[in-house]
Amino acid sequence: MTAVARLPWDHVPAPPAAVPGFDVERVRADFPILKQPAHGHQLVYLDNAATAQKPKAVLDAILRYYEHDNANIHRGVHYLSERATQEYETARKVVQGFLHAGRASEIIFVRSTTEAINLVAQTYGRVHVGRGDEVLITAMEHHSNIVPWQLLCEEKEAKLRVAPINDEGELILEEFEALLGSRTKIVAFSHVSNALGTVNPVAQLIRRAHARNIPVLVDGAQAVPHMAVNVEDLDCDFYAFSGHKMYGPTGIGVLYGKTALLDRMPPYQGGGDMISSVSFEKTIYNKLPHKFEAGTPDMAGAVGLRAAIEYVQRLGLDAIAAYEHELLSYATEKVAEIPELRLIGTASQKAAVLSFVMNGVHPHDIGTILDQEGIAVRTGHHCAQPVMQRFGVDATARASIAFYNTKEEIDRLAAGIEKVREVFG
Ligand code: C6P
Repeated sequence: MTAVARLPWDHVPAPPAAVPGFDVERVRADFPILKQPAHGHQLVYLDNAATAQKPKAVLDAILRYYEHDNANIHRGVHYLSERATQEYETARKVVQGFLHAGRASEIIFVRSTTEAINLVAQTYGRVHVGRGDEVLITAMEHHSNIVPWQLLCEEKEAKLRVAPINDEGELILEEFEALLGSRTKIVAFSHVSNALGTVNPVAQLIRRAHARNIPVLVDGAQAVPHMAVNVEDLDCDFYAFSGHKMYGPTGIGVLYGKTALLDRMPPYQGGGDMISSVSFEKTIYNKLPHKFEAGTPDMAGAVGLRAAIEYVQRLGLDAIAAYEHELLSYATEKVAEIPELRLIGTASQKAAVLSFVMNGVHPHDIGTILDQEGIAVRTGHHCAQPVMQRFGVDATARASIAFYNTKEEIDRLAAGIEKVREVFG
């Protein structure tokens, strides 16, 4: 085994230089899981919005962590504990660089987007939202950006307001603006919708909320795998994402928060590491970010997430966005040729997602027939039931694209959909 290069504590690692050009076959070689048959066909994985596959660099980093560095962090003075701590804190700095956050202490490691949003609702929300106040979300949210706010509103006797979307699946900006009022205490919306693929004009939405001094949480779960995100330029107050959708491991996610807000928020959970001193009379909480990271965190997850970020940085997020855009346009044209197919989500700004229904065919049947052809798509409500209600359907079939997908795979999808037509024709 070769020695692992170590980085000093206080150094934000420079992102790896992007490799020019985009060679999808070379990229695919980095994903061992893609090289397998499914039901006698070469697997076509188009369920990336649910969870993305992991490049070998991520798998190797996790294995290397457990083989070389594993110990509990922030607790030991011994060699391995210091090294594990260094790995974990370096991962935090890599996330800081990835999101362009001002400080590493503004990066809180959590389990997932879901946990990040619950953290904000239960800490910031509980302090700032009171009886008769309002929380504003949009009609395209994932359940994890609805239910935490509902729980808060129920507890506080506050009101959940919902900004509507149009028939294309785009937020109606005037209606969003009209719902921002003196009782609105926080606004939360997705950067990219998982059910529709709509890319929201987040900078504009944030400016409108800030004009009324209302803080904004952005659910970035479906954005960070597909585009460069700069939280300082966006000026969002909170930004949440999950590692597993962005080629990293499950069990690790990120909440970015502005220091001024995080500092004034109470802790989310109590336990080890989130304190600076404990007595039965009084506990003094630790400083940021540790105040929000109670208990032993997912160290290997953070290491894997770092490897995933460095991997996409090597590919280049702009190159990824351009390639995926080409693939999505190709796929959209292909399915538009199929009679009886209706696309759900036709926003002018879209990323990675192709949700559709077919006359007289239940989406689960579409998914089952495609599966028999070796093609993995997701069917159901995609944890966005209000979106389904808005479009008058119970469910959709959803193909979601990653940078390792190819035009040939899109052709396979189109042929699979033809097969569905034949079966139900
Ligand atoms: N969407 C999908 O198939 P977690 O489960 O915490 O990692 O992510 C939750 C989440 C939050 N916001 C958005 C926009 C999401 O898309 C998701 C997860 C998956 O669409 C699983 S339901």
